Amino acid sequence: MASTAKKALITGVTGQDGAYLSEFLLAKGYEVHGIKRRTSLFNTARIDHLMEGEPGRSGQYVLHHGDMTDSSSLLRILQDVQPDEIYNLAAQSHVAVSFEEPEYTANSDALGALRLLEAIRILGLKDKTRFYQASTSELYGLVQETPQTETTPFHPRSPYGVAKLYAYWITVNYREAYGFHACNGILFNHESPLRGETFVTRKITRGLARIKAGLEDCLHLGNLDALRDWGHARDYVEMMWLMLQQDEPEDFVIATGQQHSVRDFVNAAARELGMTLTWQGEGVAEKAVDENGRTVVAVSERYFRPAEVETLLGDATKAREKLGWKPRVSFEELVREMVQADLDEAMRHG
Ligand code: NDP
Ligand code: GDR
Repeated sequence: MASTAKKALITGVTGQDGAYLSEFLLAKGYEVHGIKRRTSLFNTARIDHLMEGEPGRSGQYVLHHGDMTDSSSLLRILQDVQPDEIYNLAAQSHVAVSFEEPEYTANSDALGALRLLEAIRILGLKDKTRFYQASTSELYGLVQETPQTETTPFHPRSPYGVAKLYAYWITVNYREAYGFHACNGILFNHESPLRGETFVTRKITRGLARIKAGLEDCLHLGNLDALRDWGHARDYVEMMWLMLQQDEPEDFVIATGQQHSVRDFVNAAARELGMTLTWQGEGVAEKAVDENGRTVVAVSERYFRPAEVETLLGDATKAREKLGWKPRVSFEELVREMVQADLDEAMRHG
């Protein structure tokens, strides 16, 4: 019997948000399709628990090989799946790496979005398929006003931010030019135990947990003064879905409205681990010493970026009023969950 379940297609399904969104949509009864790229080692650790039985398939959860830089794969998958909703989460998502791989970042993050929109258009799916673009607070970059809203001007500060700016506008353009149901979620930083290990929050919780477990001596970080609006990824994927359920497609800022520095995050994680840190020195000479006089955090020039986004703080009033959305997890709860998961991991595999 043909399934009557709604079909969602997620690009970037193996990433942090892809995993939480898969879980969320499966729980809502969706038939969920994901695009994963070929890698030399398994890259499905975050979603393995969602797959049962036949490899890559559980009846309502299906993975397809494809790549954002390969139109042919995207066209083939869209033609096969005929999705009701597409969530474009795939990206080279690391800001610092984008300075080292600017062309690849533009290809996957900017042109990748265009390739999907064109595939929808060419296959005649525009009246069936709704499109969500993973836009970002990195668009604001050198901020023009605080807090940032849907109308704050953009000034990206990295090849990643510039590539995402193209993806933002091409999504708006296909909405205006062709009447697509396409929207941008301008999401501020969101984290979880599934966050990649090289993003600063996870680097901190994993690094301090390993120091606590005696596996490492010192954590090296870059700009401790950077200010971010950090939420929990599980809260944020719900909003992606809510945006696509609206009759009219619109863009929304998603943020907690609370701001903390990288140094605050380090202190909060250390507190969770029962460590007392004392900060000494300034600039690249700054370091944190624990209660036993050991240097456990040091600043390294290597982690500074050619251009920095110093401060981000979002105002999600529109999402609150129109989507009824608000974040559930506090900063302290987020830090606690991440620290606990990394401490468990360090103890298990230490
Ligand atoms: P991750 O880096 O955890 O995941 C990115 C996903 O994209 C992975 O599945 C990765 O595959 C996949 N991917 C990368 N390049 C390609 C490619 N060329 N073709 C196919 N797939 C590819 O990111 P997040 O889950 O944190 O973020 C999801 C999206 O939201 C991204 O677009 C990110 O830029 C954006 N965003 C994230 C925010 C955040 O704070 N997390 C905030 C605002 C926006 P693989 O597993 O093989 O590497
Ligand atoms: P960001 O996240 O650049 O905001 O992009 P990241 O966690 O990488 O950096 C946040 C801030 O911390 C500073 N920082 C360090 N960053 C990293 N990665 N490593 C360090 O050692 C370090 N020390 C200090 C950074 O300079 C920066 O100011 C994330 C990504 O998920 C994007 O894909 C997404 O679009 C934005 O969040 C919103």
